[in-house]
Amino acid sequence: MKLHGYYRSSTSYRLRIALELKGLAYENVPVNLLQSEQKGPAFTSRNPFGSVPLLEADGRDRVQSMALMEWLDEAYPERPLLPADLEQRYTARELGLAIATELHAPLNLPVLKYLKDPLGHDQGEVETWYRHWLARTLEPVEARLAQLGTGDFLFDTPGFFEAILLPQVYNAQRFDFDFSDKAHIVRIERACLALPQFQRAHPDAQPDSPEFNSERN
Ligand SMILES: N[C@@H](CCC(=O)N[C@@H](CS)C(=O)NCC(=O)O)C(=O)O
Repeated sequence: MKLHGYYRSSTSYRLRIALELKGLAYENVPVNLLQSEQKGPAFTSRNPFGSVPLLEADGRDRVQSMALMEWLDEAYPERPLLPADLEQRYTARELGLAIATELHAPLNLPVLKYLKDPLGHDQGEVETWYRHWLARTLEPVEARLAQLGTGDFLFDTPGFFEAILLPQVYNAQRFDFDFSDKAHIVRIERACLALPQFQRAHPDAQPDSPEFNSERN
């Protein structure tokens, strides 16, 4: 398998966590979003959405991270990302899809760029937008985790939900989001980052990351 992605892209990070948790070997193929490689014809001929990640597997190119996570679980049922129990599976999707659709979508790079040009908002206004949409979803996610009485993970082992949560927490930290009243999210993040699968998937551990290169200089 080849995963075409970008070290700091949250959807690429999401897929890396999913592949690591499932124990599937993959080769990392960097796509430089800052140089708009995802919009070039070599890439869009393979992915008309012009976004990462793209997973090359079993002779096909597949895109869209949420569909990919479900496909991985169906094509490779070993070490499932989604729980076996119907209600737990429902809850993992409820929280995971809330983050993917109501938090990630309005904060995606093309949306932030559009706010600046052509809409004319400055960096401060873009950051206000960013924190608004983060709070709007992370608050109910935190409240739901409290209702469920979660421990280190949503359920016994990390999977679908944690693969979606961790990249958004990483992004939020880059925007100095205040997590002081998000004890459940913080606990889950810490427990995940203690695991080698999450450490290998982390943006800083990717060959196209400046941190990866500076650590080796
Ligand atoms: N719905 C898509 C979103 C993918 C996406 O937005 N990827 C971002 C990086 S996180 C990207 O490629 N942005 C560059 C662009 O759209 O030009 C998915 O879940 O895979």
